[in-house]
This record gives sequence, C-alpha cells and structure tokens, in this order.
Amino acid sequence: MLLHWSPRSPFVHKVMVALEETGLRQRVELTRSVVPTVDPEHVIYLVNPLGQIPTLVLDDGKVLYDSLVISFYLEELCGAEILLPRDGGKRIATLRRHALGNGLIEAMVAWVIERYTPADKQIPTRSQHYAVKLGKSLALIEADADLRDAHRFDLGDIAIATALAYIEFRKLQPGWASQYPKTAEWFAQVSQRPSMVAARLKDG
Ligand SMILES: N[C@@H](CCC(=O)N[C@@H](CS)C(=O)NCC(=O)O)C(=O)O
Repeated sequence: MLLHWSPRSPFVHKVMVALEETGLRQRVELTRSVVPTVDPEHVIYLVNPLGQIPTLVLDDGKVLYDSLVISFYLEELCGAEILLPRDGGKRIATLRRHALGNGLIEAMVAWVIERYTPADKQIPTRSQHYAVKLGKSLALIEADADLRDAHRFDLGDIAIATALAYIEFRKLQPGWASQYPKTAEWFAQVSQRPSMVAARLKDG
C-alpha cells in the first residue's frame, strides 16, 4: 500500500498513529505530497480529486480517503478491535470523541492558514472564532475525565491527542498546559506511546 503523506499534516498523523497501533505500519510505503496545490497535474489529483492527504492507494489500485475512512479500513485489515469498539454504545462514544478531536484539528488547520494570510487580508473575527473553539474544547476535555482516559487509546483518543500535538507543533496556544493540567498530564502520558513517538509531527 502507498500512503500520500507529509510529516506536517495532523490528518496524516492520525493515520500514522493508527498504522502503528494496528501493527500495519510495515505494510505501507510513504510518498511525500506537498499540498495544497493549484497545479492540476500534481500527482495527488491522479488519486484524489480533492487533492488532499492522507490518501491511501491499496495494492489492487483502489484509493481510500479521508483519514476516517482509512482508519476504518485499517481496523478491518488488522482483524482486531483496536481503533473502534464493535459494541454500539461504545462505538458511538469513540466516534463522538473522534469528532471532537477531528473538529478541533480542522479549526486549528484553518487558524494556521489564517495566520499565514497577509495581515491586510486577514479577518480578525476568524482568529477569534478559532480561539473560542480551542478554549471551549480544552475546557471540556479538562472537565470530562472520560475524554482523557489513559487506560484506553482508540480512534477518539488518537484524534484528541493529534489535535493537542498539532496545537503544540504550531504553537497555537503557548501555556495551554498550565491552564489545563489534567489534559496536559494525559497528553504527556499518551505522547510516550511508541505510536505517538514514531508519528511525531515535524517540519520537512
Ligand atoms: N477530511 C480530510 C482532511 C484532509 C486535509 O485537509 N488534509 C490537508 C493536509 S493537513 C490537505 O490535504 N490540504 C490540501 C487541500 O485541502 O487542498 C481527512 O480527514 O483526511
């Protein structure tokens, strides 16, 4: 399998952690994709009309996107219950935690794009909007122990941990850890997992 990939993408990070957790990492070759791109000839558009990473090309040529669909596929392929509980109630709870983490990732990626926009073209309320989402999400994770249960590391936890890793990587809210100490403690703990160490976000 071939994964269109970047070490800077939080959506790719989720998939890389999932690959490590399911023991499938060695079955995937990585190819670096620099996106976004407006070049219609860019190789990513040959496999994904949305031009986005992660995109996974299977050995039979089938193409999977996005990160959630790829995660479902990895869960099927590994044949074990690692990323997503099969039990209905637990499954919905995991997907809800994934929605929180993933929604936060989407907002933080949009915030980073806004920050890279020339100052005279920025819209101040946009940054405020993303900052509110971040504050509300961190406050909820701090208040609800189930959102940071270190005895578990499923797809929901991977998404929330990835959002926090991205906030640190992009320095979106320096000092967040002292403001939300329980969340910071959970994040420090899960960051030591071999999957999180192997998938660490970096420039490059
Ligand atoms: N919903 C997608 C989002 C993927 C995404 O937005 N990836 C970014 C990189 S972090 C990207 O490819 N951006 C290029 C673009 O949107 O044109 C997923 O979960 O995989």
